[in-house]
Amino acid sequence: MANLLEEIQESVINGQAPKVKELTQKALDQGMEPQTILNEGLIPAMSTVGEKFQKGEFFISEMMISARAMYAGLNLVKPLLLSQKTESKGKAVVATVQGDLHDIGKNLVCMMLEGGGYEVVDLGVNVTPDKFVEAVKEHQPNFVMMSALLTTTMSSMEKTIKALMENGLREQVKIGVGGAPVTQRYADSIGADFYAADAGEAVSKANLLLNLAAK
Ligand code: B1M
Repeated sequence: MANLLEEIQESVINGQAPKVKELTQKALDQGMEPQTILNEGLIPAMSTVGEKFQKGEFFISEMMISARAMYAGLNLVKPLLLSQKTESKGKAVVATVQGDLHDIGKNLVCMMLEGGGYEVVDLGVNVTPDKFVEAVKEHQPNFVMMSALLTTTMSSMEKTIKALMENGLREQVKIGVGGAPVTQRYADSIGADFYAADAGEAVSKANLLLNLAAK
């Protein structure tokens, strides 16, 4: 089984989408948990891709090919994670912030939230503070969750919180932030309600806040 996870990682890194699909299916057929395939196969592979890019061993085109390969596996595990869905607990507006096009992490957050029983409004990538404001007015969510993968786009999170404040919407939502360069300290400094290191934590922190609000 461990070998299969290593093979999945290797195939994502090498950008072999059909092979990732085949290996993911094989792992599922052998009874491996979809969560294990995600957390120990697909996600760590993307970290290695990032390291290779940083060292100059990978170009952007190779990062994109690896991302596509990751989706070949993700698309197979997604329905299984979602089938564990329960009744709707609340609503979350989720997006990658302005200037940022990375969507794998944000999509995982959406997926885990849906699997955890939340209704999700996915605004996509490169989402401006104004679009967040419009979405909160329109959808009246319990949560706004923002993702940023670039140090240069983290400031869009603060701008979004300010825009929500200026429009009198800040108090009606709990705001969560995440993404590789984001930290608890940064979340505190911009006045977010919570930081989550991964998609699973985004769900557990949302649950915690909902429970606290109900008390
Ligand atoms: Co880019 N990229 N990229 N990239 N890319 C990074 C982020 C980078 C760290 C690579 C590196 O140098 N090592 C680096 C950023 C450096 C920095 O600012 N610190 C970088 C760069 C520089 C760039 C470009 C600027 C490159 C260029 O053009 N010169 C460019 C920017 C484009 C733009 O956004 N404007 C760019 C482009 C791309 C691609 C398009 C090629 C591709 C994205 C494809 C896509 O998303 N569809 C890409 C990729 C794939 C990466 C890496 C390799 C992988 C990102 C990823 O998907 N990780 C990345 C390196 C890395 O992160 N190690 C890199 C897997 C994903 C599951 O993790 O997104 O962290 P992550 O999400 C996690 C948690 O963070 C958390 O949960 C998720 C799952 O558990 N989480 C949240 C995320 N959002 C959350 C929100 C929450 C809670 C939790 O709300 C409550």
